[in-house]
Amino acid sequence: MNSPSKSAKGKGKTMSQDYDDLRPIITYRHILSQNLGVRDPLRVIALCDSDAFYAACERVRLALDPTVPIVVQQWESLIAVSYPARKYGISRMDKIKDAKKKCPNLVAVHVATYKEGEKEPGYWDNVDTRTHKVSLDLYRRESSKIINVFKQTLPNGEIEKASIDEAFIDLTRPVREKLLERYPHLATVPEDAPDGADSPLPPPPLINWDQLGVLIPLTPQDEVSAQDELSNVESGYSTTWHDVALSIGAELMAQVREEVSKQLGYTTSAGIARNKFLAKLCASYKKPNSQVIDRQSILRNDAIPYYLRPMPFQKIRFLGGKLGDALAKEYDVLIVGDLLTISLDEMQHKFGENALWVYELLRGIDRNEVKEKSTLFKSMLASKNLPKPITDPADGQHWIRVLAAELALRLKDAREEVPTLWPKTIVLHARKGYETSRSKQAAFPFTKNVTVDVIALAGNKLWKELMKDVTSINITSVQLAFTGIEAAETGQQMIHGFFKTRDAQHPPLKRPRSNSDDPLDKGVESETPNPPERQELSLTSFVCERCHSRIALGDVRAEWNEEQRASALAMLRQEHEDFHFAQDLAGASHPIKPRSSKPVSTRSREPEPKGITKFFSKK
Ligand code: TTP
Ligand code: CA
Ligand code: CA
Repeated sequence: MNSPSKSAKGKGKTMSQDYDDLRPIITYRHILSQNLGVRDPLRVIALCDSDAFYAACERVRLALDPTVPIVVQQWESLIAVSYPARKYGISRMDKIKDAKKKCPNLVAVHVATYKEGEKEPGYWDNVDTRTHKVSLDLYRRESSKIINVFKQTLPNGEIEKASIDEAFIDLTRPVREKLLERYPHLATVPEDAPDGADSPLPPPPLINWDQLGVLIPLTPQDEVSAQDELSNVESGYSTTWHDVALSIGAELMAQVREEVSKQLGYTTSAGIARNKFLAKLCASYKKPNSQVIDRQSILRNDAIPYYLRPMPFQKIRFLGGKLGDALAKEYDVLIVGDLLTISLDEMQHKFGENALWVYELLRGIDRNEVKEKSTLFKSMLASKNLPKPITDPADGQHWIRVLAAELALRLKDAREEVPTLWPKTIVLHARKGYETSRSKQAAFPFTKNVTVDVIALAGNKLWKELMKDVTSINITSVQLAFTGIEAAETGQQMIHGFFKTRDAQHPPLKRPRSNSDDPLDKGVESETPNPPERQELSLTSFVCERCHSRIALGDVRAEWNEEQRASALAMLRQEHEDFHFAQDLAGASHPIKPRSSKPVSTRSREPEPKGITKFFSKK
């Protein structure tokens, strides 16, 4: 299979065959349809990424001038470097000491931290990883604000948050509206159209790309000749209606980005193309090492081949890692163009059926939808790696309080968007080195006011249970998490309504006592809210309703009692659900291998992944 003759087989193919969908015929039916989804030939997707994000958040918080060189440090390392600071040759690789040498006027902000006794994270003197814990809350909050500006400015664009400083925006709908508004003759099929609604649209107008962004060149020659990148009308190039759609998308994105900058003070970089993969790729066109920020790049379909072919494919997000290594090794190649010579059959033979997805990606095809993630708050985890291990159980309380403060704040923030969010379960993990961790969980009490005290109390209870019968400890990492976070119904009846639904669904569940003073009495482990866990007291595996696989505990320790085994199984179930959740987020066509090797007290024994899946052991 590895023979060069086989790999070279496709070499006779012309480029137009490799990229044969760049100029689809667009008909009246296309432009008049509302729901073509990913098959829409006028699809326009943008990816918007904030420039030097954490550094920008701190600059805005401190009301500093955008020209001030500023970095954000975490302990001695840099995690974000503003563009003015990059001018001094400072990069994320530098230690703070060296950065200051390179730029004596550097403003260095240590990321906010939680410390015991403080309900809110703050900017303290003498932060120390032995006593403090990093807080990213400011950045999460600013991130939500940016997303909200997107939503306000583009009420009918679909928005999917992709990371703390990135979002995909599906501009197809707003673009279509503008297109029909601007070219009303497209809205009616002419009487003499030969094929009725299936007739092609009339020729598109010429586009003036000035002010719309950086046009990614169609050919390497253009790149050389168009030094200022904005040559509008290339000789011999005929505009398509998709180009017109992209140009309208670019207008909309320019407005959105201007709003973000005006309202919040952040500059962003965006990519605009026909799908998510290409939008993300071209958002960083010429970015990392240059000073080009606050701009958007536009990738026309006709520019796709020249853009993708010379690209080292391992730089592409999904093709880095093990899969990229395997491809490089298998075919002894470096760039996308080299891989185009490999037939689909050959790839599927080597990497399984799913290789279709890679095959298409190399050809600039990506069928993933832009989808708002409504389940964003499904779980929340606060964790701390301890530079100084806990050796005395009594010392755990300090960290539990710190972690509780973070969870309290994050839940409070989340409730600003969805006021009725309630975590059903609280989980505590403690890990020793890279060994398996121990964990305990309990139903979380229903309290409207989830304060640090309430969480710390619940956490401490779990800690005590975890430390029961333990003679010597050496904990190097603690994590406190809320899982099963759900929104209850709004309004006054919410509490009753919520419990009623649960009772109806799960008759054996005991209703939490509502007259107790101690909120924690309402939900200790004996009232685990998930009936299957209770039935599984003596089990060591379960069958997932979604993928129908049997998932088993990897190591069942002899010293575990029934309850511990049930708790381990519940964790495993949660982990497996999280895996499905992550997979849903990544889109069905990018399989992620279940996170089986995460160091929790259990190891899932997943069915051996097949084909391409095995190259995704890490996200
Ligand atoms: P990035 O978008 O990768 O980088 P950036 O926004 O700082 O710079 P650029 O203008 O090149 O996009 O990451 C967003 C934030 O995520 C970044 O400001 C800090 C944080 N981050 C880390 O904490 N560690 C990391 O290794 C990376 C890559 C990012
Ligand atoms: Ca960024
Ligand atoms: Ca980013």
